[in-house]
Amino acid sequence: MEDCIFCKIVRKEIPSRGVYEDELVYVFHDINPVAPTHLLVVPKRHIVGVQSLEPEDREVVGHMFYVARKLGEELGYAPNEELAGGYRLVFNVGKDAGQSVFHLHLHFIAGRTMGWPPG
Ligand code: DGP
Repeated sequence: MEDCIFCKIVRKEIPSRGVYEDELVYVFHDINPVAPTHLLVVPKRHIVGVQSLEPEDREVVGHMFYVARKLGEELGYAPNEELAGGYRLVFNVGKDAGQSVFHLHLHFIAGRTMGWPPG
């Protein structure tokens, strides 16, 4: 998508602090972190959001979760045997839920304790 900010980040037309990349996804630091670690897992192919997922998108969405799981382990946030530690994975779906960028992204948020429910 020509004007999509995350497409431009994926194409490296806009700088970002990348942490992981493969053929399907790019992972980079959120510009407005809400926790000590706040990453965005983004498919390289433009998808508007969960609200527009098609059957052929299921592989990349599953891959996004798997990449998040591996990052959780590599960054030391995986829950331990007592289930302490951990991280939050969030898809905001639509404006009322807080979606502001209409290119699918999975928030990876970690490094502090978090309350529930969200505000
Ligand atoms: P959401 O509100 O769920 O659509 O999340 C969009 C996130 O994207 C938000 O936390 C801020 C982040 N963001 C927006 N523009 C940029 C940018 O240009 N660079 C980076 N690194 N993050 C951005």
